[in-house]
Amino acid sequence: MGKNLVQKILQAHLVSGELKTGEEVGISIDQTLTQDATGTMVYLQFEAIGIPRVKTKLSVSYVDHNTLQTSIENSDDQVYLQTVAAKYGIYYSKPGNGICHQVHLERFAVPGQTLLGSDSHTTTCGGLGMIAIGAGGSDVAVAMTGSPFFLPTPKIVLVRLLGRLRPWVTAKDIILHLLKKLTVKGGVGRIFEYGGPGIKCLSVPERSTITNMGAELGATTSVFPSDELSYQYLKMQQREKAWVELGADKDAQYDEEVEINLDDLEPLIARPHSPDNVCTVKEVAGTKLHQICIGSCTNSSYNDLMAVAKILKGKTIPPELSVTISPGSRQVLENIAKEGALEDLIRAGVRVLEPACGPCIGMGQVPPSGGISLRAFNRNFRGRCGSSDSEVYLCSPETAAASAVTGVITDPRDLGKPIRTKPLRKYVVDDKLIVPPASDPSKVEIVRGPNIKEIPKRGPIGDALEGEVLIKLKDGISTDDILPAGTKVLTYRSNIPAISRFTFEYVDPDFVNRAKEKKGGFILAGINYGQGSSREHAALAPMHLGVKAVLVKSFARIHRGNLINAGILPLTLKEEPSYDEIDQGDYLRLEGVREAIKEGKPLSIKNVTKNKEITVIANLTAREAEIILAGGLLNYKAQG
Ligand code: MIC
Ligand code: SF4
Repeated sequence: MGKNLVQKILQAHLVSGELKTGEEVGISIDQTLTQDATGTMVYLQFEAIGIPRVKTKLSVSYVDHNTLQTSIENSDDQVYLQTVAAKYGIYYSKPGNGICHQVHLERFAVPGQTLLGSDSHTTTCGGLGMIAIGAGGSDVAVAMTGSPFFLPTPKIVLVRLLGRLRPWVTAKDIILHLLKKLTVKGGVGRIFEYGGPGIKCLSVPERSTITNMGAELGATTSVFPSDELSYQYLKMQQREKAWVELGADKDAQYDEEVEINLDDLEPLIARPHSPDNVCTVKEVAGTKLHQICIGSCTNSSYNDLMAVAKILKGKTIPPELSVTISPGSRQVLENIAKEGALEDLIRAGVRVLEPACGPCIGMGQVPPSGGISLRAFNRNFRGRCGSSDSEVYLCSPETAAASAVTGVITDPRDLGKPIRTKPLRKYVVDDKLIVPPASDPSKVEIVRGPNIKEIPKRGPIGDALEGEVLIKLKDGISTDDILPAGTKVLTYRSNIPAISRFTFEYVDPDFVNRAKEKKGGFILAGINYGQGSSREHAALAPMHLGVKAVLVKSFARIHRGNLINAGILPLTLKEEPSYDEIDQGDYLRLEGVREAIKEGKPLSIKNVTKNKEITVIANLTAREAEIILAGGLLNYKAQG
């Protein structure tokens, strides 16, 4: 029987286990990437493991999130990241060089290899035929030591693309269509492999828009074959030697299939406050806007920004509207400058930001109170943009640019004749802001500013856990709800005691005081708890506040892994009514915890307040059980 592309790459990297849906496998990791907002934690953990040099083929540390230097914290983090990279054999992409996923795609992605990154959108490089997975920081630290990454074998879904996109319909609309169809939890436990004749009309950056937002489906990752278009992309990057042809066998089998006829699609938009709250642009056309932001790791390629510049050429942005662009990389910025497009954008009244995440994570460009922001980004969870009462819509760069002309949400088809960007004959490629590791690491001294604090560790789990339900939450709680983004909070990414003060800040401002007063306890939540980002801070901060276990209807993949790595027990409620039967403030007691974990048995929780018993399951693999018993990944690794 033939193999699909995912099976081929996973098989070639298989270290342990068998590729059978649901079974845990260990895969070797060729490359790792980190970004600064999660990176400091990764390298602190890597240092704690204590090996002299990374053992991957390539590891890169990017600075793209906390680029604003409003006080010493981010600047200090950057010095730490640069020195630690130099010492341990890691490439360092300086602030200003661009967003990790865009730069990695341009300069480092290799078809057929595996990439593990401490950022949920690491999946972007799947657009160039990699198995690229987002994970928590400690998993990435461990992968840098040459150890495999473990995951339950996902189901493999073929997304067959038929036909061709019509004018003004883009790759972004394909992934928004999938989000509408499958929702933000539709991809959990799955890898999406794209195929069918329709992929031939999608360039690598367009494919990468789709694989990037596969993260919003909750998918483990998404991948496109490596074909002639991948070769052309690598050639433009002067890296054609990295190309190999890769694809599924003709008789490949899949666990599931989805078919999309590209001719049927039209411009789409995600309404507040979830990327799957999708409708057609037409349905919300005319909505007045305060702000438009174009960029992010989803839509900041050369072609994206050229299209925006062409639409805005000769136009003037309405006075009451603020429009920003953040190029995905310094390379994109340089090339749009060379082509004159930057001038068109500046003339139209666009604010040109540096190549970084910027507004996507609330690093500036917070909408005004009650304001409406239209973004060619990937996430619109409440509060993520830095304000909790504003509304964020997500769309393609073309829809954003059409709306920048009018000041209201506008269907780009209203612009009439489609625009075309000619492929460039000569593309500027320049790696000046990528610093290679030191040739003599013994000469490098790692510099740690006062904001860089040790990572708190949890001790081995006790046999009895007890305490109050500190908070009862609904379905779809994102990591932006657990530990928000924004300049104020992001500054403390290297300082868990300081950042934990912001836990559930927008959801329940009293949570932190309550957790401290009750000396920890439990979190209760609904479906897809912890969706969104890979930030392990969303597990480390609750751990610091004494959270012992999290009880939910279901977890998002990366966050569940982060809880385990932090030594917090992830528990799934067995029957539906049990969620309704527990209230905030209820006192819970679990006994025989260690034995139940060792034997993989369900656990019984006594709700002391209600005098009821509830059954929960931890569903841990043998390795996860050992991590929890040891009190987290670092303690487990220290056992040898
Ligand atoms: C995000 O998009 O939410 C982030 C910021 O890039 C995160 C990582 C983080 O929280 O630092 C992600 O997607 O993993
Ligand atoms: Fe940066 Fe936004 Fe992409 Fe996260 S989603 S990596 S914050 S651009």
